[in-house]
Amino acid sequence: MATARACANIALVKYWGKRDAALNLPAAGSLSLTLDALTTVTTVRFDDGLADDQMRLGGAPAPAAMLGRASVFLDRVRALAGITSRASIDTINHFPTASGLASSASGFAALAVAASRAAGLDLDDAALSRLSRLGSGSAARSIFGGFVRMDAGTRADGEDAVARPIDTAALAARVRMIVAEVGGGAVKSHGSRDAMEHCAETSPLYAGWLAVVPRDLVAAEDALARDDLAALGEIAEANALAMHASAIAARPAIIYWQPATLAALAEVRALRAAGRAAWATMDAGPHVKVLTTSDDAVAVAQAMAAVAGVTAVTIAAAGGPAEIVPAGAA
Ligand code: 2P0
Repeated sequence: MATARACANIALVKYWGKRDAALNLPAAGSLSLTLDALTTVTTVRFDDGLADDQMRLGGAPAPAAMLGRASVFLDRVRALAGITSRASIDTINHFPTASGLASSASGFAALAVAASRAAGLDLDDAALSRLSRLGSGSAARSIFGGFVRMDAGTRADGEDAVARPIDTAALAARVRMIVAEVGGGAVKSHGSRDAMEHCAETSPLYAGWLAVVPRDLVAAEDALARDDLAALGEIAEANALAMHASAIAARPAIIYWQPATLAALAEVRALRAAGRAAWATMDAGPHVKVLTTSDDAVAVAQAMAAVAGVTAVTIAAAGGPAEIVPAGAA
């Protein structure tokens, strides 16, 4: 048995499309910030007395689809460890699940760390990142803290599709992300896995999206190397809008935004015009996350909370890596 905690991450250069669905290999790289305020804690216990895998989410039986995906993931861990025991999984998300707040990222990172340890494996961070990726592409990044770069890789076996931390100690200490929830944390309208495939197949803007990602990755890493949050923020906002443009242009359209999403986006632009550090990013849901600094975090959070339709606001700092924690840890 083992318990692990992982933080969710929000991409500043997004992952949206795959080069291989079976191995869950991304079509392009991505770059993210791991957030301390969005955590998942997961306990895995392999038990020869169990006939099937079991899963509880927040103390209640997990939905069948979630258990199924976790069980397929555990099959990979069992194969690596050479065991056949079924397992019980107990997982808690300290934020809304499946609403575009990256619960699959923290969820599969925590599951990878807990399950591999419980199965007796001793995997290094790169191996944990590869394993997490098989559960969910964004989870590969949640193995690491702070700013993280995910590589698409070129190998057919996916061994080089792995994340690594970017050394930016000064910027990681002063960056903040304001998570402005829209719609009260309702489950999102389109799961990102199906939505990105639908975009790749039908959106006339998908090719343009894929062309922009490598350029944004180079520019974002360059901004991080210069400690230039403004440059990073401009790239992040433009990159998120490009991802959503490709989704909106899919046929039929995938529109994650609600009216309050656009109102929040307008508020971010107004804050910036007024001299605040504030750049928006949005994922596969209606919420708006705002990149800012420790100096401006409270003012930005208050402004976001005042937007009609924003139902909750959280201030997050850079989070640490996924790790084993004592049983019973929150
Ligand atoms: C990201 N998203 O980079 C992007 C931006 C959502 C929008 O990674 O199919 O749940 O499990 O690999 O990781 C969400 O996609 O997809 C995601 P799968 P995942 O954070």
